[in-house]
Amino acid sequence: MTQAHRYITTPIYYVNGAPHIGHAYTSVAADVIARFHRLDGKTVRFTTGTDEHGQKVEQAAQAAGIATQAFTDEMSQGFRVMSDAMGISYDDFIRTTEPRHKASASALWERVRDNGHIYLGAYEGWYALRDESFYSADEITERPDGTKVAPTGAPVEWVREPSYFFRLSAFEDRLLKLYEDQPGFIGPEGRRREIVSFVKQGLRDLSVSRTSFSWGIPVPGDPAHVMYVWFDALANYLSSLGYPDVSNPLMAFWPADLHLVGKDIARFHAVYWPAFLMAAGIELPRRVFANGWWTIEGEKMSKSIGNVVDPRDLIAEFGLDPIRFFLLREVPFGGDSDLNRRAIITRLNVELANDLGNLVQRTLSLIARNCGGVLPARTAPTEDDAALLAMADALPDLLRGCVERCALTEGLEDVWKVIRACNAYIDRMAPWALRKTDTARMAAVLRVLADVLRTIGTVLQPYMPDTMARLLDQLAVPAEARALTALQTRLPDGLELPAPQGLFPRYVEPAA
Ligand code: ME8
Repeated sequence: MTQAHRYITTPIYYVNGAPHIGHAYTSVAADVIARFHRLDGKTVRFTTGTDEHGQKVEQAAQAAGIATQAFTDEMSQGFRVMSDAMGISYDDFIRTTEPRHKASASALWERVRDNGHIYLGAYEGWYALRDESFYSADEITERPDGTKVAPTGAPVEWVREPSYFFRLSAFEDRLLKLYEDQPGFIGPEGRRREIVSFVKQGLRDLSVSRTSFSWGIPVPGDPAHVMYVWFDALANYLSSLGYPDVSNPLMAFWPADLHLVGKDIARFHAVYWPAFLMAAGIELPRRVFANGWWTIEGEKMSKSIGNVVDPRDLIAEFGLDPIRFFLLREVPFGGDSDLNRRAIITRLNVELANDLGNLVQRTLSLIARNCGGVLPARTAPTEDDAALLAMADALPDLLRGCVERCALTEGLEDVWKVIRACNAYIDRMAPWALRKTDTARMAAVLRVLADVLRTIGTVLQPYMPDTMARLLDQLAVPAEARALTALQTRLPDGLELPAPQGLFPRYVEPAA
């Protein structure tokens, strides 16, 4: 793996329910990062997919009265449709029921077993089906109605069955050393502290097989057991690259640069996964970053409340790019946030329609009307011009830094500082007034704005690909000049610009 490669992953989603905005969120964030690296000339591998084994999925299929494989085929398709609707530019959509994945997960199991880290025992303890997770007795609390629940609120049941165990306890010190040596391994910082204290409390060996149901990958050499769904699922990050076939050129993408996950599954990715890999003698991913949780109009999203948001409804009402923008703009990436109509409409009208949309409209229509529709020539910049151009020229590096830190919201804030500076500049320069007094200066001002808008349109492509493609079309930026490095060369003078068109319509609440 070289610096020119990037491997970015989303979680693979359970197919026990339909995709919702929470799934779409992690995928959009990962997509922005993947697109940014491509724009920056990197060779990117970006994967997503579905997690189709385990008791939870088996029970959902039974409840639907459909054969389990047919059920997962249909549900998985729903996640593919969601990914496409959100503009997720994945290179591979991995399903854990595919033969390539089963072969890969089995190979990983054999390697961990052959290295002496898996042994047969019997499991007795608490299991939360909803989380597909084991809990220790001290993590369980009892509700007034007598239901026993995990810290996540998921009901637990007492499970007792023969089981293979993974020697997780043997990896405690090595994991703590990993977190210390590589402080960037887990982000954001709050999650890192949680994980470190979880591991410091002591790790017990992990049950990694089940015998009480059969919907899973058979344990190599002992098909009475199926693999624990998390052992199976985490292996997807390797199976997508063709593991264990080291001659597969995709293996050059390992180790992964970033596993983007929700905060609910940080523990699986930052504790179990590196331990499995250490046990197998495989290089560790570089970073696991956990995004926060969305509530809906102040409430937890849940089927029982009936407030589960289908991303397609939001796209139909507000458009894809405004929703992608909103999701990443509303809260510092990594934190929790609330999805509500008022917040969406405000962001859309203030930041997209006003700040950016009007700026583009004003600049391009002045050029269309007063400069013959061609890009005015560059002139020696005044102090004001130079200051604005310098702000824009700093954006590519600022955004590179933000993307490396997964500071996706900060990236947008940096761009909006420049957009607001453009608005202050256009108001101060008043090119509409210069039209009557100094047409040469008017043209020079409009040219500065066009150059800055081109930079803004370029760096925002990963966030809002379709709309920014339209902005760059309006600036006549050729397809081959839309990458970050192309910003080092300004557009040629006299370029003919197409007729301007609005980018972001103001959202008006439909009459009741
Ligand atoms: O956990 N807000 O799958 P899953 C923000 N199959 N993000 C949310 C969210 C919300 N309200 N709800 C879900 C699994 N997510 C496993 C993963 S990976 C090897 C296996 C996002 O279908 C968030 O990224 O329960 C979370 O981690 C993921 O969906 C969980 O999806």
